[in-house]
Amino acid sequence: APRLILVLGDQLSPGLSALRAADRARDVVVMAEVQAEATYVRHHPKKIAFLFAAMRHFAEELRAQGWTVAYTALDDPENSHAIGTELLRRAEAHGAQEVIATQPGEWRLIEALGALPIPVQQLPDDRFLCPGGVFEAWAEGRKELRMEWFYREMRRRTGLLMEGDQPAGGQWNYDKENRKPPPGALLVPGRDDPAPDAVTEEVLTLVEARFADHFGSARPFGFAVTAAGAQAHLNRWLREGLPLFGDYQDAMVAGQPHLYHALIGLYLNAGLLDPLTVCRAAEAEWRVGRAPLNAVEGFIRQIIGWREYIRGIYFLQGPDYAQRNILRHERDLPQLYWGGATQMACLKTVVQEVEEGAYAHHIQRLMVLGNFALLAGVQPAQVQDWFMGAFADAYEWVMSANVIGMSQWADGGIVASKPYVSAGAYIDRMSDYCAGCAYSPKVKTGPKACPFNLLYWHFLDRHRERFEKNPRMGMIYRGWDKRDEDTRRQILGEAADVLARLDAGEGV
Ligand code: FAD
Ligand code: DLZ
Ligand code: SF4
Repeated sequence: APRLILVLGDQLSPGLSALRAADRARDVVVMAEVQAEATYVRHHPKKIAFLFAAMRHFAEELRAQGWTVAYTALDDPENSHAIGTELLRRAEAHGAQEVIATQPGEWRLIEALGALPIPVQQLPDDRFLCPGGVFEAWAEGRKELRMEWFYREMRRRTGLLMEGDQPAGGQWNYDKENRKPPPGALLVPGRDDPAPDAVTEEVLTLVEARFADHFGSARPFGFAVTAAGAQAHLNRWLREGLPLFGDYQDAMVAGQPHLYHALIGLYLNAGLLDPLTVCRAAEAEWRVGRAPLNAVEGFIRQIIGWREYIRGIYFLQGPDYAQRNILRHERDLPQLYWGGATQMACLKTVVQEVEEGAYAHHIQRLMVLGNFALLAGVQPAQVQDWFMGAFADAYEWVMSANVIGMSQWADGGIVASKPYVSAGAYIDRMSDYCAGCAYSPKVKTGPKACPFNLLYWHFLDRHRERFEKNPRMGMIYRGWDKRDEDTRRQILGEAADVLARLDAGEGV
């Protein structure tokens, strides 16, 4: 009897472990576009369209290679709209008695597959560079799970940017060279805007009709939907973007959401690009002298360091990780995250760019979107849900440690030794947003005071007991305590007003 080979929407890799374990002459590949996956969070329509279009193209490639593919389109009348029930339906139709899968990237689906009345073998997802057991062994017995130490292990493991057992250039990390503010005139690399083919057009129309009530829209589209398309996008970026990736990694410019970032998260996470191949290509740019070491090291660190570490933490911490809320933040997510009125130019710009492109780069996510939610005391699970529904590269395995851990400090400091909070001065230094804002980052109180300034002190004041003794934060508290009492009271009072306006659903 044939076996069913499950290929999920983010497993579109020809070398997937489930496909390697299969026999193409005998087994049946199952792929399904289902409501359960498309709506368990309200994903951005661009993300849904990207995945469905990429799934359809991938199925065609498999068929061309001789595989039998049982593909369920979203609007198939027979569609039962969940991965598990589709497997059962196909098992019955093909007389299959077992399923081979590659382990999904989410506890929810791992558990759902495990609970099916048909045996499902879940093979490790070895598209990642750090196998589960290796991360656990690394974490075992360590007081602190710092990314930097993990990253060095990964450099040794992969041999990337290594000269013998030494890091290329003599340093492991060139981050201090990577914090330049945006330059005055910027020549940002162009991007291909691949015209959707007929298959993608059909998906775009379907997604527009079915998910009109989600945040954002499917068109204009602009993403590649095949491995070859993603590779072409990467090749162009390696030449035009990578050389300045390091310098301006943290810079933010209105109207230029990508700057020198690679915009490959969605391709890596869906399986259209392979992380090690991408890193080797970047390394080669350095070796031939087309890109500087600070850029290439910074980029490789994001992929073999951060990306693998973030996933390791998610699986190490277990299914409850996304529910953590150490700081007991319970505020509802302000309307401005859904495009509601706000006078804050930074948030308004970034939210609008996310709505349009399903994308923001790391510092926009961390220091604008995440920072404000943390300062305002928003419930971390709501923040996570919003991020899941806003980005084309969003998956729980990568979202959780970034949102719950890094951005909201809701895990009590596993990922970040201190919370990523800042007042308006940071955003002013790293962006051009403040020039067009109703508020001023330099004003500390009164109607023009930047809400980041007010809420920053409110956050520190309400969590004094927890953070005062943090060696990296004590200085900040001492500076605050030196201010006269009236100023402190005024700042906290105005911050409370901002929070009350958010709670009342009013624009800030
Ligand atoms: P580049 O800046 O060009 O970096 C290259 C690649 O490095 C990325 O594509 C990504 O694969 C990897 N990378 C970099 N930083 C991280 C990181 N912290 N964690 C994991 N991978 C990283 N990344 C996602 O892939 N999906 C998410 O859902 C996601 N949510 C995030 C939420 C928050 C609050 C924060 C602070 C970060 C989040 N990130 C997420 C990480 C990072 O912001 C994105 O990977 C990156 O912005 C994607 O854009 P890019 O492809 O242009 O990346
Ligand atoms: C994200 C997503 C969406 C929107 N739709 C589907 C789908 O219809 N079929 C499918 O197989 N996968 C989809 N996915 C990806 C899964 O949600 C993903 O595999 C899990 O979240 C684990 O990462
Ligand atoms: Fe954002 Fe404050 Fe700058 Fe306005 S002044 S753009 S609110 S940081």
